Amino acid sequence: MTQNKYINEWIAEMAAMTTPDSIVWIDGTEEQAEKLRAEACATGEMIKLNEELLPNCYLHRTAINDVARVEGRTFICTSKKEDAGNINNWMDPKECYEKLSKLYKGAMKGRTMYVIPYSMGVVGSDFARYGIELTDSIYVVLNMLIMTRVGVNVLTELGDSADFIKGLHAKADLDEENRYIVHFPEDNTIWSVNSGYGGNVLLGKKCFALRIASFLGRNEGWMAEHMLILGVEYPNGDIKYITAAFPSACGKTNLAMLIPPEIYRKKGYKVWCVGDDIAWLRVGKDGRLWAVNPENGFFGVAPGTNENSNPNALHTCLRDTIFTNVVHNLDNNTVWWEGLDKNPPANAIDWKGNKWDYTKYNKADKSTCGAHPNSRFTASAANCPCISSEFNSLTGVPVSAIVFGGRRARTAPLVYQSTSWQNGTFVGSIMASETTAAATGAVGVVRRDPMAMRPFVGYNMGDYFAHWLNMGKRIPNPPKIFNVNWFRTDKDGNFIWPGFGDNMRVLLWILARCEGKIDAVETPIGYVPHAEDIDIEGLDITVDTVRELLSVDTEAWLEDVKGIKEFYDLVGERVPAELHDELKALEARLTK
Ligand code: GTP
Ligand code: SPV
Ligand code: MN
Repeated sequence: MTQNKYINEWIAEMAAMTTPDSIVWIDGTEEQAEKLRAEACATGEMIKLNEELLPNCYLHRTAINDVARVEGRTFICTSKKEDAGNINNWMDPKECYEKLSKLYKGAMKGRTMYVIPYSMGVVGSDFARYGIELTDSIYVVLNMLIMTRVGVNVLTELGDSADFIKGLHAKADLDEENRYIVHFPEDNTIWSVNSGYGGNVLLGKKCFALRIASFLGRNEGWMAEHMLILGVEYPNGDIKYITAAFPSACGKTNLAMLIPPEIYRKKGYKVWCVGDDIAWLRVGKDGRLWAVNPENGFFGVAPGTNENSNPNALHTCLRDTIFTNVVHNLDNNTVWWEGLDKNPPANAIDWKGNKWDYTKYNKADKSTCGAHPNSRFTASAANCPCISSEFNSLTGVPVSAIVFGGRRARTAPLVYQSTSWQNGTFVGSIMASETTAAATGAVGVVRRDPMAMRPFVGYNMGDYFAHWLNMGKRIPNPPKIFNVNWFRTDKDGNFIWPGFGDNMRVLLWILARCEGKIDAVETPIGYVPHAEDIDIEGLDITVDTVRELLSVDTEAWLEDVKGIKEFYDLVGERVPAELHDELKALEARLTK
């Protein structure tokens, strides 16, 4: 397939270790993909769904013990432990290669090794970086064909270069105790073994486009972030771009595909999606920050996606989609998940592959769900009704605002603005959010998740903060930085803010601030809107509710300051002095 000796020697070495029966190169053609789909259906790895209702759509169920990213088994293997830092798990690279080589030994015996040449970013663009994933899973191949740009042109672009990310994935026997997702940033290498769940095995996504890319970006002067990218189009045709970092399952896909409330649509406002999960950011020649989405599809959370919450996502996954761990409706051979509609199928199979009795479903007990809370759809960006015309742009889009956010029942107000890039970096660094089903472990526990990157920074978190500060010095015309929280609850635990499409109202305030068109209230944490400046026309909430959503609870923030100090101590001595200064200044303003 290629004369590139680095590629061929590496594949030979990996094949000698894993001993597949055959090696198949993935060329990106529809013919080959179709053959693989048929093969996966023949073995039961995938189920072909109703061709009329869901053309070219498939269902896959992972193993029951393999449904989310495994942060406890994810490692950054730098030669020096302190370069991985205290937030990452670390293993000595040599020790790790030896340990995992044993797990890979003969793991592909009786199986096929697929070679996937892929690009993160538009092939041939300045932003693009290339990878090759070796895998023994057709499911992985078919997902990578949707999520990345796969094909022979990647090999052509690579020529005889050694500059590609080497990814090796083997399902082995899906043994949880021996599941490893490991990164060798100094060798451009990712090894994943004993899993078949997306975030652990689609190596272009979190492993490459965030963990390895964040490491490359730090060395080369750019940024890889867990951010959606969207464009807000004004009635006069102007489009302003926003990136936003929220932790896993905290609303990126939803915000990225937002449909403005009717009153705005009537006036001519539109929102365009450039990306829903990952942004690569570079300083442009014009002194602004420019963003591209390195992915080519969406690996979105299914539950809760419906005609009201996110019609664009729903329409995106009505064709050419792979559904993972959702309910199989046997009556019409389609799929269902909690929150799709009010009609759970009577004749159905749950995500575990068992007959599912929807009458036993009880919202409070996740084990009665038909679809796994982290069930997902893999769908092509090209099928998204609101995909931006800049999606395939070689230069990306210029960023006006960076927005951080998380799930906070109390502390964080609906929106506030930082006072500078340095202060904004601080705001990102102190992010916290309640944990979700996107990773294994307890759900609903508040944890620090700086820039929504806690599980994804491929090096020392303190150095990552320093990189943010350094980038700020290199951007003559930087985006303004904000924080949002759609998840404040009342005393009964209900969300106060309507969220979803109505988040447009907050985006418009943010952009008005960027343009200097509106003033704000100075508080100890930053600039908060005048309650009257959040447009509530057409909503059934009052300006007093908005005031409550915007209130800054000094006591709660002082409590938070303690948590931030503990977190900075955990990150350790590489936390930049500027951020310690910001923290002291915040505490002083809160106690004034
Ligand atoms: P990852 O793909 O894991 O990175 O997740 P994500 O950040 O893209 O999250 P997604 O948009 O899929 O949303 C996850 C969950 O948050 C879904 O259950 C949504 O229904 C819910 N959600 C999203 N936006 C809002 C909002 O504005 N308000 C409320 N209350 N819930 C929301
Ligand atoms: C996330 O968990 O942030 C996701 C899904 O986007 S995964 O690909 O599993 O990382
Ligand atoms: Mn994500």
